[in-house]
Amino acid sequence: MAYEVPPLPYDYNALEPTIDDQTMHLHHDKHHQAYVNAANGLLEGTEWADKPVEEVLQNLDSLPSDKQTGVRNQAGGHYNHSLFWEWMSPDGGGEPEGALADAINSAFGSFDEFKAQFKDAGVKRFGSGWSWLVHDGSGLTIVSTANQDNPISDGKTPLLGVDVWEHAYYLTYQNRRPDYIDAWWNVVNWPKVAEGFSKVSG
Ligand code: MN3
Repeated sequence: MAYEVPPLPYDYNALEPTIDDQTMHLHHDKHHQAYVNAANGLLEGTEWADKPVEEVLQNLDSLPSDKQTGVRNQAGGHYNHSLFWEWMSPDGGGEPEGALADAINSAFGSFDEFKAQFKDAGVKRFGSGWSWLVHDGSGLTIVSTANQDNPISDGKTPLLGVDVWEHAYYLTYQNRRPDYIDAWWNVVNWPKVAEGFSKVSG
């Protein structure tokens, strides 16, 4: 089945003032839809058209060589944004709890230190990309990726990611990417992050 843009799990204006209504409309309805349309066009007629997007992104090297870069970008864009909407909530913010909090403290020393490193990875990402909290098979770590690359293509499980493309923040924050990331913590859906963590930490 062809990919579809999932509906937002909240209203377009629900993340204000952190993320404005117009940005959410453009980002979800235009940008994400464009990734979906392009990915579907690339995969149509191939054996990968009906595979879950995770499986496609884990097997990019197995795709027809003339489609690998396009699928990496477009299916990656679809997967990244599908995750991103779920990692935010109008009831978000605060701090993680339980096993996830323990794992973050163990890996980074403290929640504040984790936030500092995650922000740093996003601020230093030159051009467009993402900053991620991932599970690499043995524990939690932070990575950043360019463009729409997803850590799943490197065998890592993304647990939380922030979109640092300008389209994600420019209307409200203009060139101030660090301010956007600082504010973004107010909408992070920690229970959703913990749900992902519980699946990989077994
Ligand atoms: Mn985006």
